[in-house]
Amino acid sequence: MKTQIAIIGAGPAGLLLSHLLHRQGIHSIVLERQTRDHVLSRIRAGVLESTSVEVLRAAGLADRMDREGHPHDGMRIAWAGRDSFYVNSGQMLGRPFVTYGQTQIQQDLFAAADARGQSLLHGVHGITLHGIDGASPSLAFTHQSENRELKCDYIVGCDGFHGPSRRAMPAGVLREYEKVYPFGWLGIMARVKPLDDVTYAYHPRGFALASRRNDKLGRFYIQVPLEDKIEDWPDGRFWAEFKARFPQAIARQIEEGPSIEKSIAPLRSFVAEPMSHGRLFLAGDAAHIVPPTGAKGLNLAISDVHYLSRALASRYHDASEELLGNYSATALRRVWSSVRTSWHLTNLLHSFPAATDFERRAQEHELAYLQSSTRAQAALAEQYAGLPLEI
Ligand code: FAS
Ligand code: PHB
Repeated sequence: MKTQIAIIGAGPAGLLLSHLLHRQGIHSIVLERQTRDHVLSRIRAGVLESTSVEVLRAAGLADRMDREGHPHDGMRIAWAGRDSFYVNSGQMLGRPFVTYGQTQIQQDLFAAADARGQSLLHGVHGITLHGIDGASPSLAFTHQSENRELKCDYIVGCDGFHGPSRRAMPAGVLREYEKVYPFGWLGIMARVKPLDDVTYAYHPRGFALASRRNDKLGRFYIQVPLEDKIEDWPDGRFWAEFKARFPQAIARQIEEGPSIEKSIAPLRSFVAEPMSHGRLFLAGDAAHIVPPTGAKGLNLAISDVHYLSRALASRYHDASEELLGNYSATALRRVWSSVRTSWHLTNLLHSFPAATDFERRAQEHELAYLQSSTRAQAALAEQYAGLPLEI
């Protein structure tokens, strides 16, 4: 097998990259370990920055998002029984964000891949990377019980945090930065009327978040101890705890219902630098992980492949390797901006078990400052709604 770009992973990063490359006349083959149904069964992100919306629209992938997505002028922050406040990024920056589930995006990306006849193999196992320091890299793997080899010009690791591509970087090349948080998020999906706003809550009992997928499907999260299991949280207990973390005025609006999906995810901040070495490039969760507090993970996957597809197009159409050489530095500027924002919002809105009284008081006063200062809200809004992509 031979292609120009070998892509590992058919998540948002891998499928969007193959779509953007196709529009540039660049051939790629996507290798995915899981079945399509398994990939589509994963419930994950829900907020698209305005910049991500622009990338998807420019790529001809926004028709269903425009029909079913829900634009928001901002998000609401509630805390400890006080009045909530609305951070109006639309009014301050003129850039709304959109709630549209990653599952829907994945469906749209698979449909686009089918429409263009994308070479996409599912059930690929044992991928190993070869020759990334030379001019003829390749992937070895098994597929349908056969040992296969894929020769290519470049390999792009879109294989998420646990994939093989980051680990294929030569020893001594990679620098990793990590912070693991002392709690996780328990998330449920329920066929209930969601709140109008994406609403974050800080409470001494813990963080909570109310989001949506459509007018009849809500997505809800609470901070839980790392040792908690899904079976510790029957629906009744979840809803009681969820509502206890919001002010009464908001709790009264929350409609309860049976969960149709329930999962617990640990929280970490992680960045691997550089995001490229030789003929290997990393994009999305393969290179970085953020706590979902800032709704950045999916958006960073989109910005990474926007930059990388542009650099590969320049390499093939203009015989220039300048953008490819700058890809890691360009992508990392946005990655670290989002990593810092997600870390800051996680510290601001969660109850840390080992926090001292001083730290809790300082946290509450930072929330009070954010509530009282439109300048502080503007700084948060521009990060949350998405900084402009670098030209
Ligand atoms: P992905 O992990 O989505 O995709 C990687 C793909 O590579 C997968 O399909 C995997 O099967 C495949 N793969 C892995 N190893 C392979 C191998 N050896 N061979 C072949 N294929 C291989 N982000 C938000 O913005 N908001 C959220 O609320 C949110 N919630 C999340 C909840 C969970 C449980 C998780 C894990 C992530 C969440 N995220 C959230 C982040 C998430 O949306 C990611 O940022 C996004 O999926 C990144 O996309 P990819 O980089 O494509 O990685
Ligand atoms: C979601 O809708 O799943 C969502 C929204 C905001 C976040 C994280 C997840 O910060």
